[in-house]
Amino acid sequence: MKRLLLALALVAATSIGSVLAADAPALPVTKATAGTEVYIISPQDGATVPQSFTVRFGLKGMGVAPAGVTHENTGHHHLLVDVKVLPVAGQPIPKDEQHLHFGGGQTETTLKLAPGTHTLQLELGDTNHIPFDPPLVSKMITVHVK
Ligand SMILES: [Cu+2]
Repeated sequence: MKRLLLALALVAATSIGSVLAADAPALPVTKATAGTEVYIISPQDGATVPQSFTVRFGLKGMGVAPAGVTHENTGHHHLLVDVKVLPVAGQPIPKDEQHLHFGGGQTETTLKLAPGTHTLQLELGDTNHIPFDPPLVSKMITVHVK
């Protein structure tokens, strides 16, 4: 009898484990193409810019495709504004004022920022807005908004 109870307890523990795992299903993650480079073409790091300015996105080694389009070796840009901690792996990049999605396949944008010092960084996301593995990010640059 004791042995049976132990077996039942184990079964219960195992099913609880799978229920917990099912709570946060792992989304498919796309492998980054080796040698890919994401970079901000302009403005330059340390530049002084007006409150409304253009940011140009650079990408080498992979192509740009709109979100929702599954095409090998492609992704779309995300502009991270004043983001200090990169979006988590395996989950869609947040969509808010600091995480701008360019799901239409845009390669530049006009950004409006409050005066002061801000940081900008690009991150390429896959068709489901999930960061690549390893993450494809540009160098973080600083701009001074007049
Ligand atoms: Cu996106």
